[in-house]
Amino acid sequence: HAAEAQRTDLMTITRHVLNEQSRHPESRGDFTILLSHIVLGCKFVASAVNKAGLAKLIGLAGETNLQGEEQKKLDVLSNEVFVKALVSSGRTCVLVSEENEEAIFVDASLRGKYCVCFDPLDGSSNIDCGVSIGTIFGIYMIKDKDNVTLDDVLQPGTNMLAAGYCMYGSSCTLVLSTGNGVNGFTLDPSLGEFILTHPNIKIPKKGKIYSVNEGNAKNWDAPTAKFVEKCKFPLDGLSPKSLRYIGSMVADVHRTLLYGGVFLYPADKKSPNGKLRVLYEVFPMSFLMEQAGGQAFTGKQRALELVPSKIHDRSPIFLGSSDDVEEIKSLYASQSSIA
Ligand code: P6P
Repeated sequence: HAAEAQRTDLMTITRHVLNEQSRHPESRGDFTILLSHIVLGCKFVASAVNKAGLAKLIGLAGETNLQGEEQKKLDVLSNEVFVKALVSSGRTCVLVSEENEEAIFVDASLRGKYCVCFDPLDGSSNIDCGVSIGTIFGIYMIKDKDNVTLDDVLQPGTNMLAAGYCMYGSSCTLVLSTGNGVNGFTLDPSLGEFILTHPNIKIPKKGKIYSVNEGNAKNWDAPTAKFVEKCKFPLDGLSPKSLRYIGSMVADVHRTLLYGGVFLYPADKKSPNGKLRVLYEVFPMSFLMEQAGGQAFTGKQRALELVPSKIHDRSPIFLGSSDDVEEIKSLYASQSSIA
């Protein structure tokens, strides 16, 4: 009966967030409404991504369709859907999107108290070969509703209230934290609902996998090079770590979260701040890692303590199992003590 009860007691993401909301009696459900609009965006993208392969066959998604119209690229389409969903929620006031050069200030008539930083379709270059891609988002509370400025989104990651990603792969999985642990939900397409499938995710304290683009090895600094060397040729007689690199951040981070290990996108001589963006890649993934018992480090400091100066700032990032990141931190510490 327990299994039967479990199967019929559907813990949807909306019900889960309402439960969380009850921990904040003062809240008026604004966050729940905001989240339901983010979830709507994810459902739209999931459906569009699943058709992308087919769409290419019948000339949609970035090709000219049968009417000879230039179809929008999937990342542009996804961005438009998320922007419209977030603005129409009436709960946002500043939006930062990977796809928009400037921040979006919501009209006063629709203004709410949250700022959302997001990458609507991260890793979209992988669509055509069917590799998993994803949406990444982080949520701040504005500082002063009557004086909304860019500073409302140039806050340290430690001020983020919530963060998550939705991975569009063999299944559609939404991983979310509102500051009280990490939970994973899987889209049941027959219901159109995200159902709780991964309650209270905790990342293993140490992992057997490292995830980095080895093609950049020529440009790495000494601590990164030394760490990767130790993964391949461990000094303590332990077996080497396995290398797993998909090249799509959401997929690499999701595997790291569930299996353990460490994901790195270090600085290198070509890009001294690395490649990944602070507000909608580094902060949300660092938030999730810490909530799951892991760590996130920039090579200089705890990633969430960064204060971005521009909305598309980049930062190097080392995130994952606590013991593995601790090893990287000590390599950087010994470098700076020598320097
Ligand atoms: P590289 C995808 O383009 C992306 O922004 C992330 O999703 C991914 O982790 C990274 O870039 C991959 O970069 O230089 O290894 O191809």
